[in-house]
Amino acid sequence: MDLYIGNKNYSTWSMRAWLVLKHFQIPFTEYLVPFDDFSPEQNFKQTLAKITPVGKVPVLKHEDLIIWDTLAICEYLAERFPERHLWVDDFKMRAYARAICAEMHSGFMTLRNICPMNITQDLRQLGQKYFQENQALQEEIKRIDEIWSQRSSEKGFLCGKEFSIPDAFYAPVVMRFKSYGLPVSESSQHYMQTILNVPAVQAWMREALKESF
Ligand SMILES: N[C@@H](CCC(=O)N[C@@H](CS)C(=O)NCC(=O)O)C(=O)O
Repeated sequence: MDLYIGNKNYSTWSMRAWLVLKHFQIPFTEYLVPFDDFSPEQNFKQTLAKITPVGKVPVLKHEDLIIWDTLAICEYLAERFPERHLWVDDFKMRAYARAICAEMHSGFMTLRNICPMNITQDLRQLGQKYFQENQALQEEIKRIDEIWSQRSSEKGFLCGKEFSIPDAFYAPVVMRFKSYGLPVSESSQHYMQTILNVPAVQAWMREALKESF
């Protein structure tokens, strides 16, 4: 399998697909296409135009199949490797898992617009300012805090004892909350630490720190 991604420091959607492949030990080759200004004549769009109709990362290429959306990539991997339990086994919990992934996929626009992921920077002053000034941001943070603190066990992941697809979906949000120092409950702080301890997350962060582009 080939996975096309953007900069590890900035690309949240790339991080999600990459974490799923890495955590579940699915062999893949990574192709990093560095971000530029995304204009059609620049390298990013030119490179992706050869692979995907949409021109965004991540893109998974497997044999003759091209998948250009993170949720679709995760669903494909879950179906292709059922023995690895990418989704939680319990069907009710799995429905909840899909709902929180979809909520992330289509929502939290204020957070996504004003607090872009930047793993290498300490942006706590900026985060404090944004939080004080922006009510929509406060409401999104409250909702994320609710999702994170609804875990069945304090030491656990979003849908049980093991890391699964929803944790990959919220891992870039953990990166944002860390960089911008956004306020969350104690339970959510435990969740953030749980994510920061996941070896695949640590590997992504290490590589983000090495990026100079
Ligand atoms: N719905 C897509 C979103 C992908 C996306 O927005 N990727 C960003 C990088 S994180 C991108 O490639 N942006 C380039 C652009 O907007 O032109 C997914 O879930 O994979």
